[in-house]
Amino acid sequence: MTDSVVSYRRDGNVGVITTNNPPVNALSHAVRAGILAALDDAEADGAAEAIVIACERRTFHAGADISEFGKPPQHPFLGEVIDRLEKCPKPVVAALHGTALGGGLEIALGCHYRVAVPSAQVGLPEVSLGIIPGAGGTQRLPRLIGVAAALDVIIGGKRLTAAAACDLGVIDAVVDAPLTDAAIAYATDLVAAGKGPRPIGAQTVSGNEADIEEARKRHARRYRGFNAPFRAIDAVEASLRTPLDKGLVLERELFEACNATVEARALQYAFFAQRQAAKIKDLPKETEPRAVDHAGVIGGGTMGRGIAMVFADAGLPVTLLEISTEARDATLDAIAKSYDGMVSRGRLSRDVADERLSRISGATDYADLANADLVVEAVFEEMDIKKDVIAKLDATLGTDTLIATNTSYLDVNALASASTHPERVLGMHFFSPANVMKLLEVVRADTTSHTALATVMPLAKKLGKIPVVSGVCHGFIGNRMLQVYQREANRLLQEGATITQIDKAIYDFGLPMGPFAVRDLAGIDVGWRMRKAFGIGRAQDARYSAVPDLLCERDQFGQKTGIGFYVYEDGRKATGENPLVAELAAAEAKELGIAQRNIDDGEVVERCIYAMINEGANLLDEGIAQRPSDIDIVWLNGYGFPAYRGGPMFYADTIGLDPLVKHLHGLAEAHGSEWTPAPLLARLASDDHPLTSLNR
Ligand code: T1G
Repeated sequence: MTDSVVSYRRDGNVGVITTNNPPVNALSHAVRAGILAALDDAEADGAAEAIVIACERRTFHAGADISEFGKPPQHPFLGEVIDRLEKCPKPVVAALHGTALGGGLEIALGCHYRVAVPSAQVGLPEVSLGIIPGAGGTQRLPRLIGVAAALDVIIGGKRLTAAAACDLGVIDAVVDAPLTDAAIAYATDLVAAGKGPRPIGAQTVSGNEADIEEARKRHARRYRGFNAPFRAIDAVEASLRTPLDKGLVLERELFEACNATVEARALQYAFFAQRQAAKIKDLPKETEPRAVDHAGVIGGGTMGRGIAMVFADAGLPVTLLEISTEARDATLDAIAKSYDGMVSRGRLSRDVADERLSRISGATDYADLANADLVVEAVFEEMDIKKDVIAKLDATLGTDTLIATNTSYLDVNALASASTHPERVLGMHFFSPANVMKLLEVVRADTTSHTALATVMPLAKKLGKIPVVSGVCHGFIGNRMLQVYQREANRLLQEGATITQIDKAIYDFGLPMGPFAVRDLAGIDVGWRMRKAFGIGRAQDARYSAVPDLLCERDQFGQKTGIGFYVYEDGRKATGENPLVAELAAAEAKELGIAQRNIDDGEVVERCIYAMINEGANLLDEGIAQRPSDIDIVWLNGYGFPAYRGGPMFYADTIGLDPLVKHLHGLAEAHGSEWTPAPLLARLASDDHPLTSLNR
């Protein structure tokens, strides 16, 4: 076979089937057909007494080809290929490297033996795509490692290292590179030992219904609103009581039902959207990134510490600058305590924690940042203070060193102007806690160079972050939309809804917390101080609600003061609403001439979510966000928007832009011109094009 992505050769008495389908050897139609053809050759080759299945390049099959999902399935289905492997009369050995995920692991489970290099990982992440393993994973894995362990792999979507997979029995041996040679040697030894095919399908399942019920209970809260994880449990349950062939039929039925859901479309959309967000439309492909081997952070507050840990966790040495030795030492102590906490919670080994801590050095002199390739300032959110820091950096650093500001709201164009080399200044807006939250808004000033962008985007991925480029506006993408979302929550409170009702309606829609609970958690004073700094209030908003400000004037900041919108007994558990909130809201309603009324939960969700969608469309029209899917990636990864809904802009398409725009006109009549449909939404609706049509 010359033009196939799959080739066959023999090495000694072992037939070797090799796939070469960049970038990740996804199991496309060509690969599936190619494996079958190669299997025919291997079975017909009398000198081949055993067979090895392997892949070129960076990974064994990383799963089905997700880009084929929306298209009519083509024979041979993956299940047919795996069935042929399992029924092969010669022993078949899978040679695993890279990430054998989803259909890739299912191919390996169809083989009779599995070997892997130490760096290999295996997993069944299908539920993260709104589907279930659809080519035998829910039927064969329980037969190999038992129901309980199989459910952990399938529902958690977690990847197993080669060593862990070997301990569990998913693979038979961890071998040294070169992998294909080791797999051939393993196959040769099988033949010499007279070992033949060992089909998993012939094995019985260990486990019982109690394992199934335990999994259902354990995942109920975490996967609230999701469909696929619970269908996967149904499929594994079937493995307990049905023979393989019937179990495979049921699994396929459940897979197809899942794949037809909006949840699956949303999650598969988000998979590609996340990767597309890293691509900047007008960045010339040949732009060379700069090496970042040493980072600097200025400011040892909560954000500065978290950001320093982000670099250290990614293996980069980082120098953290504070204004005094006392502040420097206090910061380093706090970071050490953070790592100690992770060790005591079993999240990190002591060695790893010590290794990461060793990468963080403290400083008090700007000269100590001289060898940094990138410095992130995370000082107090005040324009003049930040400009002074940037000017000092300018005087210290080489002209190539990038300067990033972690500001949440301030004008990055103005901050860049504080540098004599504004081309090297951009925003890196981390979300708190910086060493946990995945989202990173990369804020592009008018003067930010292509090199700066080409450097920070791959760096973000190396830091384990999901970068999304934003233009300069108040609040960038996420917080600008958050403001209108909170505006509507405040207005609904004025109009007679309660904070408990509003928070529960939003929680039931799928966000992890409602708008009032979130502000109590983060601190109501954060927004209060920002609004005071920017002079934001009734002058800009006739329906402005001063309730949050009035609470702050009474030092009622939320969880950290034991009272905010809610009252807290131990600083965390809310025991009820702060009665002052409803009083203040009623007084405002009276002052504004608003007759309070009963409001249904549907209106709560529409007002809060549609406001975000409309503002997101304005961000697109203004060129702040590159594409609608970027906005969705911001909200999925920075604010906990329910992944099974795809993000606010994907959700808008599921409503339909025509009915949505009509609804916005209705809201504008009832609540004022702020609800006027964004021009982009109106245009798309009249052209009958969805927002996803802009995702290029
Ligand atoms: N199908 C198609 N394209 C894929 C792909 C896939 N499965 N996985 C990755 N790509 C593309 C990706 O879009 C990007 O393209 C490039 O490869 C590099 O990816 C039957 C039905 C493998 C760990 O869920 O987790 O099997 O942007 O940037 O960070 O039961 O990709 O370069 O044009 O992510 O090194 C199950 C999904 C499918 C694995 C590599 N498999 N992929 O990460 O590179 S469902 C998965 C990943 C299934 C069966 C069911 C990661 C990776 P471009 P990348 P990376």
